[in-house]
Amino acid sequence: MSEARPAVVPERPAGPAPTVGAAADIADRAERRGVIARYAALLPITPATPALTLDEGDTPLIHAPRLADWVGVAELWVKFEGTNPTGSFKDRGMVVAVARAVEAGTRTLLCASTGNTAASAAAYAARAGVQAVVLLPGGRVAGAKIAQALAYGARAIAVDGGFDAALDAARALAADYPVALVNSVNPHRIAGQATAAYEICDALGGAPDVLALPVGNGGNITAYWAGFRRYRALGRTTALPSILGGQAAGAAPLVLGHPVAQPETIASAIRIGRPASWDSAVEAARESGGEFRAVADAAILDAYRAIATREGIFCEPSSAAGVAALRASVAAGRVGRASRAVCVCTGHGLKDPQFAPQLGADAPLVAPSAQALAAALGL
Ligand code: AN7
Repeated sequence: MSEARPAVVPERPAGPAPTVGAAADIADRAERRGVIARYAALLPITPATPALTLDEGDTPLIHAPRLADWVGVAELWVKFEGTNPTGSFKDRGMVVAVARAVEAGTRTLLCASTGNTAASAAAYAARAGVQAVVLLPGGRVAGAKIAQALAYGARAIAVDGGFDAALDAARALAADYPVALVNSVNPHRIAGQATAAYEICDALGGAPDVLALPVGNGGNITAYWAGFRRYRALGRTTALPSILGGQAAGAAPLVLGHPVAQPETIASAIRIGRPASWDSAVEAARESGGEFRAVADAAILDAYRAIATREGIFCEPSSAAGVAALRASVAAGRVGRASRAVCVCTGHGLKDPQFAPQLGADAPLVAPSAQALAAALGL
């Protein structure tokens, strides 16, 4: 192609890079947009890294007292990652991985994905003017996530197998061909995702007692633990949280202690049997004094309903696995009722609405008259 290389990314914002430890750096961060600009000093970037951003990160930490009652803890906050540009936490790390890949001259990005990584890779590839190729477990990915990847212009390939097989194939392809793998085995992804831990500490004035999150491939739990430890080393938090990883009962290799050949759960984002970040995920749970807990699909759907109806936060079913696990760990006496907890809701509910109609709500068809409405409402 003789086409000129497309303009890669917007200009870096004016002014010096933020310095952690400098007096006004928190205020300074608030004025900067996106993970790279806000956390430059804590990320593996160079002066040549493009200032890629879709204004990811800086997501709400929502006080959730009614959900706290349901879960059984004194204080609960929801870190709602569904407000990221593509609707999941993946954007925090993807922006860093794509910026570094573009800096290195890569023209094609590759990932295997249960859906959210694909949507995020596709968006940041479009933003950066490069191609994304996404490998999806055939017939097993939520339709809205495929729609996102295609809308952003990715090449999507359905692989005849589950996520674990797709990731093996992606790794093998990236070893032999000029494509950059942007799965969470890419350390730039982990470094970017650690920024969520920084935001939680900044918002609460330190780490919570417990952090609960869903675990699939093990990247995010690795990132949070790295982030909290880094923040403690910088003197930004004195405490560290116990980290509680929720896994769907039919896809719970980290609870069982061995891979699961045919993972099964309604929580399609975390239908993963052989987590790539196995060792670092185990380390995060063990070193932090936390644990992994398996939750049945029915418990995941209960939590999904409670988060939405008690707090007005609509996350995808997979995202509810952390809340379900926290509730089960409280009931089992493993997490104290006096705890201050943060649950990470990793993806937006509109990405995977297939199970929403099963939550007990219904919309009957009624004639458009006051009389018929009153009768239907029992008024
Ligand atoms: C909503 O997109 O693995 O333990 O390919 O989409 O870091 O894998 C998604 C994972 C939790 C688990 N919540 O995080 C993918 C993919 C949601 C997710 C997880 C995923 P990791």
